[in-house]
Amino acid sequence: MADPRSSTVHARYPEHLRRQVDDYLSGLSFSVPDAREAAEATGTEGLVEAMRYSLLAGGKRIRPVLALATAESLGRDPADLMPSAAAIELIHTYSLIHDDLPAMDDDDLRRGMPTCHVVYGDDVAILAGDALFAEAVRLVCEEQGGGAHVQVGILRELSRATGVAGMVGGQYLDLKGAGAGGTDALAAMHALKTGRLMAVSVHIALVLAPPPPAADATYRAFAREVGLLFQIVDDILDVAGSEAEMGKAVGADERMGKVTYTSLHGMDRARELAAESHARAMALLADLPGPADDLAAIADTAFARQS
Ligand code: GRG
Repeated sequence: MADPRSSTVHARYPEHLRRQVDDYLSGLSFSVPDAREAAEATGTEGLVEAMRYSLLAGGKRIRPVLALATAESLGRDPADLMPSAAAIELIHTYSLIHDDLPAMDDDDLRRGMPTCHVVYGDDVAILAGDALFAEAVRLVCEEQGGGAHVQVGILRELSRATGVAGMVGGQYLDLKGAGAGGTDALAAMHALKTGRLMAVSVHIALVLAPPPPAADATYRAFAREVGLLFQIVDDILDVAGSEAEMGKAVGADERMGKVTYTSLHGMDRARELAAESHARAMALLADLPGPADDLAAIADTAFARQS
């Protein structure tokens, strides 16, 4: 297998999907079509500015790109899933805004820019995160095609992935030091905190275009593997990454005494674990009935990324 750290593989990242995501996100103004409701929202421009500041600050858009690439590999036009894919990026951005707050990780830099609370204050940053979550739900309800069955199915997936048995529950476990319980506890915490939102990016495409059961199981196993891979590499980059490339402070995990794949296994073993996870992800893709080039490129990027 080619070394995925080579620039050739990086160049395979589906930039055409990333551009579509970026264009869609920049078009979001969070206004309502109803004139009276819009008039009542007069004065909330500062809130919308804070939301758009963080949402449009850059980022790899790996979750929505993963959603669109999955839809594509299931034979659908990626545009068919765009509102829900974008909703995941809104939820991801809310989690970053809240995670950066002084009450959580207390970070000043994100995506190479001052964090939302540094620019707009803690109070507005909390509200910007809250509103991004609500607007994500609205996007699915008002813009996602496929009918009520698809919309409710996607909302169910999103709420499961972000609630107590998902991202927020994982963040709670992390704050309470659950990762210190050893390898299994660390993996379980990360599966919730980071893995679920990555995996749900695949799951929403399965709601839109359900494949036969065997392929469904393979997509789900791939989704879980990519979430794990992403987190192992995140831990490696927090030690070995550069602040300039990451666009945020590095070394935060160690400073906060967090248990990570590198603190638990050492850097060399963490790199091996990432390589093993990447190989498992690629093997799963080989089992899929349809084309999966973009999904393979995303797995390569999750493995080889420097930011
Ligand atoms: C609900 C407050 C709250 C937090 C949820 C996801 C999360 C928990 C916190 C974010 C902190 C963090 C750095 C987690 C590690 C993995 C991760 C989400 C990294 C950032 O995601 P990328 O690399 O970022 O996709 P970009 O900027 O490319 O979108």
